[in-house]
Amino acid sequence: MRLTSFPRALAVMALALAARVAQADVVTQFDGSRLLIVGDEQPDTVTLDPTPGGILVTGSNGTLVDGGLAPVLVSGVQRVAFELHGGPDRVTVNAVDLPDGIGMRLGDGDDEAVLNGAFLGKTKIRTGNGNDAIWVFDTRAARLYAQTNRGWDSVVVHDSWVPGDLQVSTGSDQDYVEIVATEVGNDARMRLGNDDDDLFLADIAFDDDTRLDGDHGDNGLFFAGYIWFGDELDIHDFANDWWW
Ligand SMILES: [Ca+2]
Ligand SMILES: [Ca+2]
Ligand SMILES: [Ca+2]
Ligand SMILES: [Ca+2]
Repeated sequence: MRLTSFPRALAVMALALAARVAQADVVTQFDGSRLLIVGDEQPDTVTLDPTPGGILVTGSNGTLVDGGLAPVLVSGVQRVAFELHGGPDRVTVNAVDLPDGIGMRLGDGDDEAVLNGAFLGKTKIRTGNGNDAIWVFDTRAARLYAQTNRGWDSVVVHDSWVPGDLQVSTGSDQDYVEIVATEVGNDARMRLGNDDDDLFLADIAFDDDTRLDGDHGDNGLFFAGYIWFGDELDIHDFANDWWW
């Protein structure tokens, strides 16, 4: 009896493991103000939406939230932290109000983060190796840091207001950074890392110190429309003939 049931048990376990591996899972933990969303090595796809009762956490493209297909509603959230690990993860944050901001660690893989119409405290988005994209639209963030590390990354910020510091660091490989119709109340610092990177600024006001650093490589710096630098301006490692 044991000889036959043991392989069967193994087969059942193998099936269960296969099902787990194929499925992206995120798990939420809430401490009364901070919501932590932890993913796995699979492509986690998560969206935050505002609802009258709080914040709705929805998984899509086969991503389960707390083991289920249904969205999870969390009330009283002040801050959200994402830890999504490897795999091509995608986070969309729509029009939520998070006074203590957002922290995202998307790990390796070709990740994408979209902030759309959000009202946020201090916000930091970090991606790892892989070709990542960070999009920020119509958003207010008390301070905004974006760090994308290796891979061909892009960071695009449109129609946004950052009362504090804006810091963008894109690491090695060829990256693209675009800031349009956006005001930064404090310091703006961009460092595009090794390899040939491009920085495009249009209709911006950077009210305090600005440092634009292309780092190594043949980097391009492009200006269009209204440009205002309120205090010291440092430009490093952009070839002069690429300006304007
Ligand atoms: Ca993942
Ligand atoms: Ca990832
Ligand atoms: Ca990257
Ligand atoms: Ca670079």
